Amino acid sequence: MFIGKKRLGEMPANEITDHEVYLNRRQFLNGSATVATASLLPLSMAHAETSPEPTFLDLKQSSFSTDDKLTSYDSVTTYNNFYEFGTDKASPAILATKFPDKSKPWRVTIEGEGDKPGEYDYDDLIRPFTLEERIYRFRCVEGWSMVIPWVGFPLADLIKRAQPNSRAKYVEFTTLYDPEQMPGQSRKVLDWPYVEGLRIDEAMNPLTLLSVGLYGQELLGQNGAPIRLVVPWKYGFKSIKSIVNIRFVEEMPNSAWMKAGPREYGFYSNVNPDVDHPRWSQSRERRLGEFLKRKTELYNGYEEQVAHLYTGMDLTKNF
Ligand SMILES: Nc1nc2c(c(=O)[nH]1)N[C@H]1C(S)=C(S)[C@@H](COP(=O)(O)O)O[C@H]1N2
Ligand SMILES: [Mo]
Repeated sequence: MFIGKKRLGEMPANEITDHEVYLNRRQFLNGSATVATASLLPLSMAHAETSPEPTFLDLKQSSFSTDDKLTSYDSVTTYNNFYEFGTDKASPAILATKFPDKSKPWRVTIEGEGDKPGEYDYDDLIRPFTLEERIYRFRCVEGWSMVIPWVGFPLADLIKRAQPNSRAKYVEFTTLYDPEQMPGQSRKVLDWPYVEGLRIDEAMNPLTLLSVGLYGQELLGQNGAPIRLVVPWKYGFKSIKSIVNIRFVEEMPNSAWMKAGPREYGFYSNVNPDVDHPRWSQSRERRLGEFLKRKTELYNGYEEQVAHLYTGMDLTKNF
């Protein structure tokens, strides 16, 4: 997947993808830009000018990364679902620019059926973990998809430290509730705060990521700063943003979307082209930035890693 093998000079300019620009920019910022990448510098610089300063460098590349073409930084940060900042795709980028308020500490509580509960400041929470870059496919239940270079660490690493006990069958996640910072919470479009959940083995799967950044930079408010979940084989809404609470529970959590529409949103919400949402077919999807739709793959293409979690389950009932 690395362009190191290809000679950039041989590539027509219009074939240089965002992905390649991004990787070259990272090499450049790491001080390891070679003569071959020098031709890309003006482009890389142009990209850097419009985006915040990068904060994560020298990230370990994950073997789980896809080599699909990256969705542009612009699309990833301006086309968002984050109902706490409005129900349309453009509002979060406009209304979450100052989120979260840096003058307030961000605390995450870990509680429930575990031997090591605790309340952590964001910095203390993430300090023990090794951040890596993971390029994941991401698909919204509404039918659009993206490919995003996340920065994060496996949720499993955090769970192991928290030592859930044998009653911990599920993990429940909760987003911040603060209508002063999140104007969308003043309207009752969902039962706030936003809640999501995973079965404990889904949460422990090596694909499941706690993300703190994307495109090598800290998460912006609209993408769920400072810390959000990324579950690449499930519809986008399972990837809960701006998490303040992680709780180990015995009963299946009732997510905000299950409460809003139990017939439309099930607990599992695995990407499945054969099980349609009542209002949208799930058989095809449109990658942001592409014209033609493409076929949606079972488990979003991560079948090899996750199919075993659902053997013997009827996926039309457990949707
Ligand atoms: N707290 C919270 N998390 C959320 C949402 C939300 O409205 N509130 N929307 C979900 C939906 S529907 C999608 S598709 C993804 C979008 O993530 P992105 O904007 O970073 O692409 O976030 C998910 N996480
Ligand atoms: Mo979504």
